[in-house]
Amino acid sequence: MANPLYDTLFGQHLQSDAVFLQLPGGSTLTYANFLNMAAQYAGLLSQMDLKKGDRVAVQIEKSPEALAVYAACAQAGLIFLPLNTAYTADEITYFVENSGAAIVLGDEKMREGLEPIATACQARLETLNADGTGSFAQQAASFPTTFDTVSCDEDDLAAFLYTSGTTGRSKGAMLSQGNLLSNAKALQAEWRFTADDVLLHALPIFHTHGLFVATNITLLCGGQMIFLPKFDVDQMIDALPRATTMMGVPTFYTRLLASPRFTKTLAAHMRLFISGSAPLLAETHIQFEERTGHRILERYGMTETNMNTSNPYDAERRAGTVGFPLAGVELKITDSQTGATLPDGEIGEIEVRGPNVFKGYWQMPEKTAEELRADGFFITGDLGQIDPDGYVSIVGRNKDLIISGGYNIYPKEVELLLDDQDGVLESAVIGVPHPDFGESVVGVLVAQDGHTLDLDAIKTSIATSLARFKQPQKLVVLPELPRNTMGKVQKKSLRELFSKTFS
Ligand code: MLC
Ligand code: AMP
Repeated sequence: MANPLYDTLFGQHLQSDAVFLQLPGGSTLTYANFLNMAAQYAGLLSQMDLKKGDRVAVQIEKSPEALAVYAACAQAGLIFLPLNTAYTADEITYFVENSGAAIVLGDEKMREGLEPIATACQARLETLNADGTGSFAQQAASFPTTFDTVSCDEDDLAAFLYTSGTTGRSKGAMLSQGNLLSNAKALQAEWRFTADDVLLHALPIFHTHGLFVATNITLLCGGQMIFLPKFDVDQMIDALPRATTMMGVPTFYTRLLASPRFTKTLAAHMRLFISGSAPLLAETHIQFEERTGHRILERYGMTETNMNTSNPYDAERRAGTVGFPLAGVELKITDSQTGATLPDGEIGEIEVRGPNVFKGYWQMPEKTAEELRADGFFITGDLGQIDPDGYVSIVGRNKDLIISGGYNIYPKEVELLLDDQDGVLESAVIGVPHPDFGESVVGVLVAQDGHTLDLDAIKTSIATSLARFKQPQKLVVLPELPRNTMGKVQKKSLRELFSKTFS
């Protein structure tokens, strides 16, 4: 039976003894062994009565097992819903409830926090740990290493990735098999990935970059990944001699450049370095070339669309730009007010259309209609410009968003929590330059009349509801927020006022 995603990414390797993952400590996992594990997981999920289209929420540490759950979902026609391991119980509750997940797979050490969530949401809870133990792995061990792949077509949904919104409520972006496959194929061709490639993988696997961009391309071409649990500069440098390619957020590159161990000799054999998820400073691009002789290839994408543009593999990789639309992707710059297409050179909203563009937000038709036009163009919320040679640059954002170390933080979500704290009249959350994370979060508070704010108590209080990376690194108090004549908070002036906070 046909299942385009499973057959193309996974099924083609069923009998392959080639290495898929190089793991810390020197062990390896072959494609065949990985897929046997995935088939056991698929068997168990089906036996648990999960049916095509059901959601599988997963909050587990980066591990081969976590990837095998992704493969199992594809094979069983289930929807994979990966969650950041930094999310708090409050955040997870929302995702499980909103998605109607049938099962939550979590690390054993999170069981206590996940149990009440699963009970309240009538979802089953099983554990799967990064060392391959846990109730799920234990039960799966007795299942056959083959599974009858569930028939699907390209329009069937393969994954939900939650992305926050300007209203503070996260939205489940529905990605189909066709969305993922078309993008993996376009990227593999553009970046010339082959079975000879060994990708140095230190990204998390609960977001587009580490999961779909890095992993799907490797699976498609039958290459290998050096699968590190997280970014650690010395481990990266130790592994680099075994790699041919690397993908990372800009913080990876600035941290590598800060290490004297990262030398031209060390990087000489590498075929390709790719950056994305946040703006790569032209300065970093230049320093990297000076140090290594390699020009980083920068590309641009997002949760809802996978990748949209890329600098060219063979032609000039232009610093400060994100290159050209990928094969099959249309991109235009439009007037934010009227939606009219603007001539090249003018700054406007970036809109994209193509097989990569998602199917909408789960059970949020109004939100979907606001961002996804009837003609298929998706309004990205990024502001861009196309130069005379066709290179696209991102020059700003038309959405209130902070990107810190490649993670997105929507100020509204943080402001809603801050506004609820004792003695707080109102708040504004802004992103300011940060030498390591690119941008970092500052929370500006105004106290209610007669109140003195206890900033430590506020920090402690919000920590139970917000993942660590979303929490303001600095809280400051102002007598009032700057506003324009319409009463709108002037975040630009606040960003200027606090621009040197972390420098
Ligand atoms: C960790 N912390 C962060 C943070 N990462 N704070 C803000 N922003 C981040 N990105 C917190 C930790 O909890 C810790 O808090 C403190 O900061 C210092 O931690 P660290 O040890 O220095 O951080 P580290 O673990 O090294 O992580 C930094 C990082 C990581 C940059 C390596 O954040 C990372 O892997 N980012 C990649 C994100 C990513 O994959 N984005 C792709 C999204 S997809 P404390 O209090 O405990 O000290 C997408 C689409 C596309 O955007 O185009 O790709
Ligand atoms: P996410 O919602 O996590 O998928 O983040 C997507 C957002 O990251 C995009 O809308 C952009 O604002 C930003 N982004 C991704 N790649 C780049 C890049 N190369 N340069 C600048 N911004 C980027």
